[in-house]
Amino acid sequence: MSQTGPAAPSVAQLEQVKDAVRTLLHQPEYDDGSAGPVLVRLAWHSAGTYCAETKTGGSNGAGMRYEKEGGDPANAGLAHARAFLEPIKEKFSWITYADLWCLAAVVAIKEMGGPEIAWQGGRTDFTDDTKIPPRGRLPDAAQGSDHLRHIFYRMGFNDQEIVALSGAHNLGRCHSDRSGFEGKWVNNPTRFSNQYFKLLLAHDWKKKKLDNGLEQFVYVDEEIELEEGEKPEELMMLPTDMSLLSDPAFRTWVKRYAEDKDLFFDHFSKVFAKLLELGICRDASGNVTNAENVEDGYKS
Ligand code: CCH
Repeated sequence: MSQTGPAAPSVAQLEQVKDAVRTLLHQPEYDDGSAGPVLVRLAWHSAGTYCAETKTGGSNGAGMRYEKEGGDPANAGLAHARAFLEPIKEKFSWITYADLWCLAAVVAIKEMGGPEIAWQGGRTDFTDDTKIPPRGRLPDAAQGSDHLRHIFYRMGFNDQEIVALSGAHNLGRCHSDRSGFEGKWVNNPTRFSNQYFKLLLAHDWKKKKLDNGLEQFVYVDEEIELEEGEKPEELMMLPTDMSLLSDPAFRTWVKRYAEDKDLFFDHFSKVFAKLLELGICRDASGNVTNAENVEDGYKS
């Protein structure tokens, strides 16, 4: 097959981009001091539109640059992540947005103490919004385990993979002006760990109705000693997070990951790599061969 795209970047070129991502992670004025969590969410939402049956959606295209996908309420707040990466794209214009978004998440997870994740480049950027799939393919946090299966089976994931992927909620927080939910899942939301699974099992999570009508689950550590004027820290879980506890098949994996951090890291690494490849077809040498995009792809 003839390939007319630019040559694949060298290892040194990729290292430069990774270094630039590492440097930008430190954002003292933003959230909990790191751009990492929102970058992970950007990569996940860029890929999580995939439908295995119709072979549409997925991490190719960087469709969120267009209103049709970027303006989806499910993607609220991800403009911050895209803005963080913009100077890197300007400096290293050879990398596509679609590749940069995925690579940034891989770098961020590693930098936050998480596992090494296999990553391959070659994604292309759409030049218009015609291949962007319809809205409504990303999960709705107000729902339960049937919904999670519906969404993630569509992408080709199984129960174990759903739970492993959910472990990304070790990172970051919910924002009332983005999803409407509020708070963080773990005490240190910029450190990748299996704490999320431990906390799910350890506490008696209580339903709390927010002023906007949404319901989430919270736990307040009453035992903790506070300084005068200090408020006890409240941790949260989404209804979908809680469904990992109530569904027996999911719960088995929650327990295993809570007990065995290495197992979680190993499974997370594999499933996140799989997520980033959704919608990407490669030949035996790793070149992207998605028919409609091949002329724009890298050749090796
Ligand atoms: Fe998530 N996630 N996520 N999530 N998510 C939110 C934030 C993050 C759901 C809902 C929400 C995954 C799966 C699910 C991250 C990674 C992943 C928020 C708050 C909601 C709501 C958004 C806000 O207000 O800013 C639901 C439902 C599911 C169903 O499974 C998966 C899979 C991943 C990655 C592998 C990360 C990271 C965040 C934190 C973002 C931030 O800005 O701090």
